[in-house]
Amino acid sequence: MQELRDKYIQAIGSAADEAALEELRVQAVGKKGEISLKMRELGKMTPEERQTAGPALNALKDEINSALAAKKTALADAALDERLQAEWLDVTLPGRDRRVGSIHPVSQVWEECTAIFADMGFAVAEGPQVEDDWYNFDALNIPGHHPARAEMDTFYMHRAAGDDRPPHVLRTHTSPVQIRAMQAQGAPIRVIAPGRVYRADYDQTHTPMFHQVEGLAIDRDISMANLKWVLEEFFSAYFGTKVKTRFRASHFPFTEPSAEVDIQCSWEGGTVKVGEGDDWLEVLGSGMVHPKVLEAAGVDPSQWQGFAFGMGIDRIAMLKYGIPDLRAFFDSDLRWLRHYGFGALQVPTLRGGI
Ligand code: 2U9
Repeated sequence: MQELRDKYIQAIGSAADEAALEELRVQAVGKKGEISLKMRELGKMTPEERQTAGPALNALKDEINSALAAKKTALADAALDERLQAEWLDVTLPGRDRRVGSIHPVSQVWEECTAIFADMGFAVAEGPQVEDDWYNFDALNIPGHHPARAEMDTFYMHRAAGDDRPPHVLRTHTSPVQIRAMQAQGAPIRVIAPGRVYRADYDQTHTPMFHQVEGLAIDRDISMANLKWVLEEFFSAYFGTKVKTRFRASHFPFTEPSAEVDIQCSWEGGTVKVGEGDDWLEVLGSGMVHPKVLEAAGVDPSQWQGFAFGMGIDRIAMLKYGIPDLRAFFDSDLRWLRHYGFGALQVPTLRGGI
């Protein structure tokens, strides 16, 4: 009996896990376990023998059961300790630094323009960046021989060998978008076309990809006076102060008459301030849409007329935020963005001001 006890108590003490423990339980006190079998033998004993063997077996059974229970608890505690050790976390450590992104100035100005023109009833039109040369040039009264085609530093998309069709181009302006909008919608129409455009040019004020917002308003009796009002409203909302404009006669193939538009500014201490002073700064081109352009877009020029304008989004972003080099917009090092305070600037609208 003592031997039996020692065997099991020792085995239970060194059981490695719950499965081993269960095996020992079955072996010792299970239905066919060693101790249960011994208990069954009690019936064959003399009453005297049974009187000592009975209580001794019961005591042994109890002792083994308690040893099993104690070991089970010890194994569970050890497993929990091990898990706690593995999953230990110092909640007093400082948090990880999160990099905060901000909207790009060009995107922000793009949205500001959209909001301001939306307040004046202009919808946004979009179109492909890889254009048919008809949409980019011919429809805009820039025929094949026109010097403007050569001047525009166009990126041509080459055709496969043997394909003689004219090559596609990366659009050099967003004007094709308005041609497509007129074809789709007809007149009257009031849209702006913000988007990326491409010209093979690179210096402090030119990048091969830049952004334009163009506008178009066609109706029965739209005039240059409406154009001047729309532009002054736009610049005043955009710069957050009353801005005067000056029109100078110019020439574009797609407008007649045409005007370059300057905004009022001052040049004090080497920085430009818009909306004050006696100087002028050229910011956009405009005019009355050429009848040939209306015709190309399927709008009858004897019934409809209107204005169009175009300006560089990057350029007016630089002006508003005092950014001197256009190339900064597309630089991979964006620390300058923080320098110019980009982040939580509000989007101005005509009604809200800034
Ligand atoms: C249609 C008809 C006419 C849009 C116009 C300009 C003049 C112009 C430049 C400003 C700075 C391009 O980004 S820039 O280099 N744009 O001078 N754009 S009139 O005329 C249109 C457009 C669409 C159907």
